Amino acid sequence: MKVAIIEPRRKRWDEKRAELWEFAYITRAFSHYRKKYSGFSLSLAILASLIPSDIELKIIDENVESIDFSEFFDLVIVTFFTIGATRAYEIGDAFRKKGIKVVFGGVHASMMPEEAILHADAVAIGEAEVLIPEIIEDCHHGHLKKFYRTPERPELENTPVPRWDLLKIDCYHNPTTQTMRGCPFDCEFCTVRAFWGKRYRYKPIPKVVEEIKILKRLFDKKDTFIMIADDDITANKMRAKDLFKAFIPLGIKWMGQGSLSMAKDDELLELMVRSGGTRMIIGFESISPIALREMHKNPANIVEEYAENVRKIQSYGVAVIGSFVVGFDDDDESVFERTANFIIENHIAIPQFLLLTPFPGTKLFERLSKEKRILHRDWTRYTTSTVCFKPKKMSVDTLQNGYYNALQRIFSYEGILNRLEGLWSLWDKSSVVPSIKEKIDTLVLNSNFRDVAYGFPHCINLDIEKETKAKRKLRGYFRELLRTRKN
Ligand code: B12
Ligand code: SF4
Repeated sequence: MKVAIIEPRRKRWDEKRAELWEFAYITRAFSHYRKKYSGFSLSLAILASLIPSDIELKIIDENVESIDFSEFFDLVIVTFFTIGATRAYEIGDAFRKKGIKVVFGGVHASMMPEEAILHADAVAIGEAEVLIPEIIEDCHHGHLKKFYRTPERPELENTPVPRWDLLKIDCYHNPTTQTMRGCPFDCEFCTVRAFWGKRYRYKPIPKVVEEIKILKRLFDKKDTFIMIADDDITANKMRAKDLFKAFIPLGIKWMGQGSLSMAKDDELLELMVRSGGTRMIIGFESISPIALREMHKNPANIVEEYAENVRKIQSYGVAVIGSFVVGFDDDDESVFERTANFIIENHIAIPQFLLLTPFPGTKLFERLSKEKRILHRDWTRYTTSTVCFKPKKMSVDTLQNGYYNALQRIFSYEGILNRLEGLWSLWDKSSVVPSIKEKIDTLVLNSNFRDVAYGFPHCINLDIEKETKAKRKLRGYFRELLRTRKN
C-alpha cells in the first residue's frame, strides 16, 4: 500500500494581500538569520507515526513543496484547519477524479463532516491516534466507511513519538511539539473544548524530554527554538514547574501559550524563563468585562489586573504575544481606540490583534447561525482579519474599518516605538536580562506584522513627521542591536 499525508497550502482569498496568520511573515522576519518556513503542523508528524512501517509513505506539506497529482497512491490523507479547507477540498476532488481514495481529518473536517464528505471518501472526526489504525485497516480491505468517529480520547502516555524525521526539516525554521491536550474552559469562540475535551491530558514529562531531545538532534542547533502547541502550558502550576525544571538542562528556547494566572506565580515565571521560555501567547481577548463574561473566558482574565499582569510577566524577560479580539456583542465603536491604547500603553511586545471569527464547531458559530448573522462560509476569508458576521452594535463596515484603523495604529512606527522602548526598559531591569537576539526578534516581528497591517486597505491618517521620526529611531535601534550582537 502507498499512502500520502498532505497538509494543504493555506490559500489567500486575495493573492495580493498577506494575512496576519501567515507563517510567511515569520519567515521574512527571520530572514536575517535564515530563510525558512516558520513551523509545520504537528499533525503531519503525528499521522506519519501511526502508519504501519510496511506501508510506503509520502508526506507532502504544500506550504513548502508542490503536490504531483500524477503520482499514484492507494490512500491520500489530508489534514487541515478551517484556513486550509478550501484548498483541501480542491486536493480531495483532484485525487478522487483519478480514482484515488481520500480521507479528511483535523479540526475543520471534524466540525463540518457533512460538508467535508462532499470532497472525500471518508471523514475522520476526532484524534488520529484512535482513528488511523481502523482507517488503514478498512482501506487495506477496500471498504472505507464514510465517517470515522469515536468518543474515546487517547491518553498521551503511550502515543508514538511523532515522526518529525520524515518531514523536510531543512525547510522549517522551528519545530512544534505538544505536551498536553484539552481545556476545561468553554470560551464561546474556541474549538478546543469541543474537539479535545474538557479534561487535561498530559504527556509524562520524561516522554516530553525524550521528544525534545529528538527535535534538538533533528534541528541540530544549540538553542533550538520550539513551539509548544499546548493551549495552556501553565494550566497545572505544579506540573508546569516540573516540566520547566526538566527543560533547563536541555538548553532550548521555546514559546508557548498560557493564561494570565501565570502572573500570580513568581516561581513559575522564574522557572519558565530559566527553562528558555521567551515568548508567551496570552489570550486577553477583550478589555470589556461584559464581553469576557459573555464569552465564558477563563476567570484569570480580570480586566482591572491586566496592566499589572503584563508588566509582571514581561518584567521576567518574557515577550508577551498578547491576543486581543474585537467584534464581541458588547463592543461598540469605542472598542478600537480603547484596545489600541491599552496595547500601546502597556507595551505589549507582540500584539495579536484579531477580528472575532466564528469558526465552525464553536458555540459562537452555532449562536450566530441561529441568529442568521453569519455572512458567508467562504473559509478563505476566515482569516481573523475579515468580518464574517453581522456585529451587534455597529455595521460590518464600521467593524472592518475600525479594525484596520486600530491595527494600523498599533503597528504604526510610533506605536511600535512606544511599545518596544517600554518593553526593553523593563527588560533591562529584569533579573534575567533577555539576549540581544530577543530584542532584535521583537523588533523584526513587529516590523513584519506592520508590513501585513499596512497591506490591508489604509484606514488611518498619521502624523507624517512623527512617523518619520519614529521610523528613524527604530532603524537606529536595529543597527545598534545588530552591531552589539556582532561584537
Ligand atoms: C499552536 C497553535 C497555533 C500556532 C501554530 C504553530 C504551528 N507551527 O503549528 C500559531 C500561534 C502560529 C497559530 C496560529 C493560528 N491559529 Co492556532 N492553534 C494552535 C493550537 C494551540 C495547537 C495546534 C496544534 O499543533 N495542535 C496539535 C495537532 C496535533 O492537532 P491537529 O492538527 O488538530 O491534529 C490532531 C487532530 O485534529 C487529528 N487529525 C488531524 N488530521 C487528521 C487526519 C486524519 C485522517 C485523522 C484520522 C485525524 C486527524 O489528529 C491529530 C492528533 O490527534 C490550536 C488549538 C489546539 N489545541 O489544537 C490552535 C488552533 C488550531 N488555531 C486556531 C486559529 C484560529 C489560528 C489562527 C487563524 C489565529 C490567527 N489569526 O493568528 C492562526 C492560523 C495559523 C495557520 N496558518 O493555520 C484555531 C483553528 C480553528 C479552526 N477551525 O480552524 C485553533 C483550533 C484554536 C481555536 N481557537 O479554536 N496557532
Ligand atoms: S480560548 Fe483558551 S481557555 Fe478558552 S476554551 Fe480555548 S483553549 Fe480554553
